[in-house]
Amino acid sequence: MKKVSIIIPAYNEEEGLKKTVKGVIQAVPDAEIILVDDGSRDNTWKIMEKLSKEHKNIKSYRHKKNKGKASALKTGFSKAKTDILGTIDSDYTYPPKYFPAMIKKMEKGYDLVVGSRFLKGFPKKYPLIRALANRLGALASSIILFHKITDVTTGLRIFNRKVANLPTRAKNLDFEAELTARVIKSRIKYAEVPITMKPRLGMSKLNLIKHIISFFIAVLRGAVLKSNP
Ligand SMILES: Nc1nc2c(ncn2[C@@H]2O[C@H](COP(=O)(O)OP(=O)(O)O)[C@@H](O)[C@H]2O)c(=O)[nH]1
Ligand SMILES: [Mg+2]
Repeated sequence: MKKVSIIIPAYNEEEGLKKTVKGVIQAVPDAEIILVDDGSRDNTWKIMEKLSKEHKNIKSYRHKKNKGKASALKTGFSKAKTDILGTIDSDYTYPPKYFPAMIKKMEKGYDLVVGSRFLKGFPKKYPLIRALANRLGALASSIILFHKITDVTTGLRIFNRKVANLPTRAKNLDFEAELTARVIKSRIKYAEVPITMKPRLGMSKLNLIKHIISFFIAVLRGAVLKSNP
């Protein structure tokens, strides 16, 4: 398996961060792990510092102010040393155990492989309203982009530099949707693998109504704006 860098952005995630990182180490022991604290006000940074002292493969970076998830991910992309990148949220919802299968799938010639929570039905441990919003968002995106997509917002992803370098304007949680839309529009090779999920540790940062609006703007922007990969 090729060497990968897993980027873990976090904003006030003291409850789920350590468990997430331990899971990543277990799943992909020789991965470079890049932690990015996005101006948290809880103990997130302290936990990151400790983790990077304890493990030679873990590096921690910090934004002094909160700049949004997209910016934290981009900081991670710029620090990563390998050409295969992975992302996972730090709230413990996405099981890192799927990374090896996703990396294997990439090696079959894909550029972006996402872990889809909806490829095999509805996840049991996910609030129904969120699940419905996600299903509708995926359906609308599939129509807009003319390509079957079952999970546009998933945080569990493996991709190469071609994808990481695509121009995006999203600032926060709309980043994933814009990236997927751009990948499809740029005819870059996209694949999904089914994943399960766990209940979130700590408080959600998501404002559903605000997110739905920025989500649609992001998909449309990804679908309409030209990019030259
Ligand atoms: N870096 C960064 N990450 C954020 C920010 N807001 C949310 N996140 C992260 O994005 C992920 C998804 O947010 P979350 O609150 O879990 O939304 P939900 O999964 O839809 O409930 C989590 O890992 C959050 O820590 C932010 O402002 N900056
Ligand atoms: Mg979450």
